[in-house]
Parts: sequence; C-alpha cells; structure tokens
Amino acid sequence: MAEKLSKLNFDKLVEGYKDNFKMYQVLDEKGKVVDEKTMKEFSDDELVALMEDIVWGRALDERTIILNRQGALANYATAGGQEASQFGTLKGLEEGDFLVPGYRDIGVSIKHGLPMHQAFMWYRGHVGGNKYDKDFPMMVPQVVVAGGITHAMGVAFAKKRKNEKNVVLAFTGDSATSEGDFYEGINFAGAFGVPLIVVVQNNGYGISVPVHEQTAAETLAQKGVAAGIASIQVDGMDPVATYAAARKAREYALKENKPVLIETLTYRFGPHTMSDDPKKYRTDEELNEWKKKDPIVRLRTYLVEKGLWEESREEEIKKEVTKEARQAIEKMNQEPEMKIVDLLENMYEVKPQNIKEQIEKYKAKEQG
Ligand SMILES: Cc1ncc(C[n+]2csc(CCOP(=O)(O)OP(=O)(O)O)c2C)c(N)n1
Ligand SMILES: [Mg+2]
Repeated sequence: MAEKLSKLNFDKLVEGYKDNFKMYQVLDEKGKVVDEKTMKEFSDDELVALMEDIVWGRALDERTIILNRQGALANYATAGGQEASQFGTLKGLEEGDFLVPGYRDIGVSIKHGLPMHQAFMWYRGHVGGNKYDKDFPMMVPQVVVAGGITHAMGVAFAKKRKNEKNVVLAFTGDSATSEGDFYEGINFAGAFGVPLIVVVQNNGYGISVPVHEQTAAETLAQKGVAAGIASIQVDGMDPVATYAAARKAREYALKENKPVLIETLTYRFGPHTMSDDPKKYRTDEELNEWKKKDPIVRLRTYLVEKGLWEESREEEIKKEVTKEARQAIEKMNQEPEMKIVDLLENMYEVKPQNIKEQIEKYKAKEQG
C-alpha cells in the first residue's frame, strides 16, 4: 500500500535505521551471561577451546610485535583486542570452509591452517608466503582494502555451483565498507544467493580516521540492507557472541544459500601497523575504556567462576607460542632468498606476454 507523503519525516527515517541494529551480546563486560539460552548451546569443552584460541591469538600478536622490532619481519598489523572478532567467528566454521583474510588477520589465518613460517614470510614480503596448495581453503591475506570481498563472493559462488557444502568467511574492516569493492561484492552475493559470511571488524578507525568521519551511517551492518542480505551487529569483544553469531550465520548461509553480514564492534589495542603512532589520533582514556571490554578478561572471569579455567594455563599457552614462533622463524630463515623471477612465476596460472618477457629478463639478470 502506498504511504501518505504528509507522514514523511526525514530525521525519524534515519534514526529508525539504528533502532533496527541492536548489538547482540551473550557475555557482558563483567563476564556475566546476558543470554542464557545461547550460552546453553555451548559445551564446556567448546568454551575452553575458545578461550585457548583467544589467549593463543593474543600471545602470538605480542610475539609477532617483538619479532618485527627485532627486524625479522618487514611490518606487522597488530590484532590485540580483536581476538573475539577474529577467533570467535572462525570458531563458527567447519572443516573445509574457506577463509578470505586481510593483513590484520594473520594469527587467525594460522589458526585456520596457514603454516606459521609462511605467515611470517608473508610479512617479510617473501613470495613463499603466498604459495599455497591448490586445495588449501584460504586466500592470501589481502592488503587492498575491501579487495577480498569480490574474491570471496566469487569463491562462494563457485562453492554454490559445485554444490559443496562449505561457506566462505571474509574478514574486512570498517573503512573497507566505504569502498566500491565492498558494495559490489555484497550486492553480487545477495543477488546470486551465495554462502558468504562477511565479518566487518569495526575497530573504530581506518588507520587514523574515525568511523564517524568516513561514513554517516550509524551502523555498518545497515549497509547490508541495500544488498538485501541478513545483516547484524555483534559485540566484537564478546567471544561467545561472535562464535554464536558465526555458527548461526553458517547454518543459515548453507541452508538458504544466502550471505550474511556481521559487524563486530571491536578495538585494536595496539597501533595500526608497526609504523603507526596511535597517540597522534586517539586518547589513552578511550583505549582504557576499551581495555575494560577485553575479550580474554571477560571469558576468563566466566570460566574461572565455573571452575573450568586456571590462569596458569595462559602462561603455558604463552610458552607454547614462543616455542612455535621460534621454530617458525628458524624455518623461514632456511628458505632460499626470494628472486624476482619467483614472484613473477607465482602471479598467473596462464602467463600473459608481458609477464613472460619480464621473467626472461630477470632470469638473465638474476643468474648472471
Ligand atoms: C584500496 C586501498 N586504499 C588504501 C589503502 C591504504 N590502507 C591500508 S590499511 C587502511 C585502513 C583500513 O582500515 P579498516 O578497513 O578499518 O581496517 P583496519 O586496518 O582498521 O583493520 C588503508 C586506507 C589500501 N591498502 N588499499
Ligand atoms: Mg578499522
């Protein structure tokens, strides 16, 4: 039925958008359960495994920052604070599901199966970090902001056509939702009905630019509405909520052959990358407010209270990570130095003429 124009109120229209996107939460900042029904969907073992993952992720992040400072890696985009958004959503996946990560999703990519030494090689700028087995269900971490969304949509489209019962999960950031690739990707995914889960990790900033300066949208989840896809906002510091949301999204995506957009409200505790100084654009007060929401603290509080966790386990995990990282660095250092030819050889399955010419040129140069 048509609506009377006399009822039109532009301000109310815009306010209404936000009302439709309430933030989902299971475990609050104090580690208190606010959604018993969803909590009951998880076994003790699942919650302990989730805790192990996020503690592992934090420890690896701290370790990788040190490795970068020691000069072992060319750069690194820190991920501390975003563990619930990354490892929580990854936990919602099953064997064979495909991951499309970004430059900040290195730890979670390793958890998905990427060998650690290759992840490090990627951050060293070595082509060996980009060479995967053909059936490894992951794309090389994307540096082009939002560039992964169109690729992810394509992989999900292929999964649907081949009738494979797996989903694709793509990670992206808040800034990425201002890019054309993001809109094109989610629009296609909606129009063609593909099993894609897009996780928009809204950490509040695109390097130094706050979200409210780059978009007038109150939530990023509402951007999915234009593509006609199920879109939700989740507490990105609540590992149980992100786990539950991703698990439900996976089930829906496969059953209905439809994409889902999950915006996770999160924060990076560290700098954008190791060449950034966050003190130039954000305050200590803001950082400290977000630290109160730390996903590790809230899940620890819950599990310790239930008698399922001891803090000493965290020390053990840290030691394991230090050992794993040391072995990975040793393995990386044994790899032969990269040649430009290796890089060019790895670009296309069927090489265009200009690449063939460059390969010949560098072969002569690098052999000589
Ligand atoms: C297409 C493109 N434009 C610009 C850049 C430079 N750049 C690298 S990271 C970044 C910010 C991205 O912010 P966001 O999407 O919020 O992700 P976050 O880094 O916060 O995880 C920009 C602009 C890029 N890599 N790609
Ligand atoms: Mg961001």
